[in-house]
Amino acid sequence: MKKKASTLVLQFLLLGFAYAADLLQNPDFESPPPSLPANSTAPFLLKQNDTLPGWSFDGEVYYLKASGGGHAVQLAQDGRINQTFAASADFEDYLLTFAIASPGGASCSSNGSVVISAPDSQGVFPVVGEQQRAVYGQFLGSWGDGEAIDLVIGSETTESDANATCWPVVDSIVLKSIASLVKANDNELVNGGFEYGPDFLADSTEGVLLQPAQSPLQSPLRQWSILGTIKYIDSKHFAVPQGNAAVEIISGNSSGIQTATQLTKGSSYALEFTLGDGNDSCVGDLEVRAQAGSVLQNYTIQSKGTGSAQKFSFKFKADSDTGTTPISFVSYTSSQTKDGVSCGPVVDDVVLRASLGLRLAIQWKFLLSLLLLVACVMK
Ligand SMILES: *[C@@H]1O[C@H](CO)[C@@H](O)[C@H](O)[C@H]1NC(C)=O
Ligand SMILES: *[C@@H]1O[C@H](CO)[C@@H](O)[C@H](O)[C@H]1NC(C)=O
Ligand SMILES: *[C@@H]1O[C@H](CO)[C@@H](O)[C@H](O)[C@H]1NC(C)=O
Ligand SMILES: *[C@@H]1O[C@H](CO)[C@@H](O)[C@H](O)[C@H]1NC(C)=O
Ligand SMILES: *[C@@H]1O[C@H](CO)[C@@H](O)[C@H](O)[C@H]1NC(C)=O
Ligand SMILES: *[C@@H]1O[C@H](CO)[C@@H](O)[C@H](O)[C@H]1NC(C)=O
Ligand SMILES: *[C@@H]1O[C@H](CO)[C@@H](O)[C@H](O)[C@H]1NC(C)=O
Ligand SMILES: *[C@@H]1O[C@H](CO)[C@@H](O)[C@H](O)[C@H]1NC(C)=O
Ligand SMILES: [Ca+2]
Repeated sequence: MKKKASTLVLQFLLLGFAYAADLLQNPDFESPPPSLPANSTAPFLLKQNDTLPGWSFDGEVYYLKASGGGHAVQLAQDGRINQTFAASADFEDYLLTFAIASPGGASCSSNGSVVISAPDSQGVFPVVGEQQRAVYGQFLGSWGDGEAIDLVIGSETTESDANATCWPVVDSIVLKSIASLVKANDNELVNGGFEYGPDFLADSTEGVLLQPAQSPLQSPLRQWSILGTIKYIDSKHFAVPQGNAAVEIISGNSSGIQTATQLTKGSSYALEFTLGDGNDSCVGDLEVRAQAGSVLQNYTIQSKGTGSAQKFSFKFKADSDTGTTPISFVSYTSSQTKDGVSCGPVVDDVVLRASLGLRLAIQWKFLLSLLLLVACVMK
């Protein structure tokens, strides 16, 4: 009987997983256009009567072999693909992860950008770095009631480049939905461990870049706004202090993350967090400014780039009249890995708790009411 129940639970979990993985059809473009010539290796220009399973297309779109194996699409002049997916019955947040590349690389006078649009959002994503490939995460929107959502992926360049190899290539699209998060008992911050964000690509060692997001509600890093560009890193490929994911602040120049929480004015709190390096050969003094309310503290870790981590904490008194207390981690310095990739300090495991004094007071209150209850029951 017990065994049956657990099998059921397992089946349920597997079903849930399969459903999540099926939000988009042909998200990695491994189902080719039926009209693709059998032995074709050259980029295949999709013509009006061709079809690409799961997707509609418009303008100049090529189906081609991706540099890392597999297949991808290139969005050239006015190139655009779109697909409609059904939101779940419950209201959920939708996060997208995707890889883009510039096959032309350094020889292009402009690399172009990928434009991702959904009914509530639009993001522009440049191809960056020496790798000529980048993985991005994006908040698409929040939907429910089985609503039909049209996801549109297009491209743009600053110059109209005659050379088709300079237009961006899109691959490995992963769409994920998450229910709204609730505060845990032991932390005043939601998503303080950064476990809730866009999915990581299974075949990618480079983390996921997150661009500026002003509102924590419209951020791919759930409940945190993003200043500058940060890298969302996974424990499979980086040193992550806690859980499966952490944040690496890579763009320096006051980039970082910020959230806000309702605290009781006049009460004392402690902010605990871990700083480290991602084991990505990011060597040097990495400086982070932590803010809680009106208290600012600078911390510097000496990184050898081998995945060290250190816990810090400080106490502060909530002093905001509105009760909303900002919490942020900002970096001023940026560094580079030995491969020339921008890197910086890693932040993880941010915990905000009522300081001991307040906690004791709360516990006393609780004990007292318990005693009163016991006394009442005894009578
Ligand atoms: C395709 O490849 C097969 C075997 O590799 C070969 O026999 C055939 O001639 C090729 N066809 C074309 C059109 O190149
Ligand atoms: C597309 O298909 C239609 C109907 O099958 C045909 O009339 C038309 O000529 C085709 N167009 C091209 C460009 O092949
Ligand atoms: C793409 O968008 C067009 C126009 O908005 C729509 O008619 C079409 O159904 C969409 N394609 C897919 C696959 O959702
Ligand atoms: C386009 O650019 C690629 C590499 O950037 C180069 O190899 C190719 O010759 C160029 N083609 C044209 C027509 O300029
Ligand atoms: C295009 O991208 C390559 C590699 O990512 C880079 O070296 C080059 O400077 C870029 N060109 C422009 C005009 O941004
Ligand atoms: C830092 O950011 C400011 C504005 O946000 C900008 O004007 C400045 O050029 C940046 N400095 C560097 C070194 O990127
Ligand atoms: C922290 O560092 C920043 C940037 O280096 C500096 O402007 C600020 O004065 C420092 N704050 C404290 C409290 O040391
Ligand atoms: C850092 O990476 C190396 C290999 O890339 C690995 O052997 C080592 O265990 C990692 N260290 C940490 C702290 O993750
Ligand atoms: Ca974490």
